[in-house]
Amino acid sequence: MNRVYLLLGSNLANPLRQISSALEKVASITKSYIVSTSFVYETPPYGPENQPNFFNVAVALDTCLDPQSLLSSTQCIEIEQGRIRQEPRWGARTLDIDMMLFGNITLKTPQLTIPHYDLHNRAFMMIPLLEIAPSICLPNGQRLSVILGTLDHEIINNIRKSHCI
Ligand code: A4P
Ligand code: MG
Repeated sequence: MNRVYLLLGSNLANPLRQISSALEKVASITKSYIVSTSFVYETPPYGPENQPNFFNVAVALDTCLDPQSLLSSTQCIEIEQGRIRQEPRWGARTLDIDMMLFGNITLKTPQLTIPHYDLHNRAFMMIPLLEIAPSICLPNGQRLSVILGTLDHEIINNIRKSHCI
């Protein structure tokens, strides 16, 4: 059994409804159960700015699945919710499910990089994650709260708790 931290994100087609429907589907992933979920945070787009704000939520999931099987399950949920993969990179989407951390595993395959390759630069990932796991560390032992503290204060202040789900 491993504890995985997912980040759900949406900025299209009623994002709050997308998030709550995705949470129901995540809760029914085989051999897995949700331990906790963060508030929903409204976050300015990272990457291209000409798109709506995102809504992001972190989920702690205990799972007996291996990383690749869990990725298949989360990608099915993205597709069920109308996700179309298109250019530009980092563009608007109905639903994105990223694996931020998977237990203490470090992995780099063509399909999966764990920890998420850009977690340490993304306040919209770290803030919801730290809400549900305040003392979480990367597999290399670095505390995420320390890494977050190195980011620009303005970026951090722009991440707002918006809804309880
Ligand atoms: N993949 C590799 N590692 C992982 C992982 N740890 N978790 C592969 C999930 N997937 C992983 O992802 C492309 C491929 O990455 C997958 O097929 C999987 O095999 P994708 O979801 O198809 O494409 P993408 O999401 O458009 O690309 P990318 O570069 O992964 O984007 P990100 O990093 O997901 O960023 N701004 C705010 N405020 N909030 C957001 O949630 N999200 C993005 C997307 C951009 N800006 C944002 C947000
Ligand atoms: Mg993604």
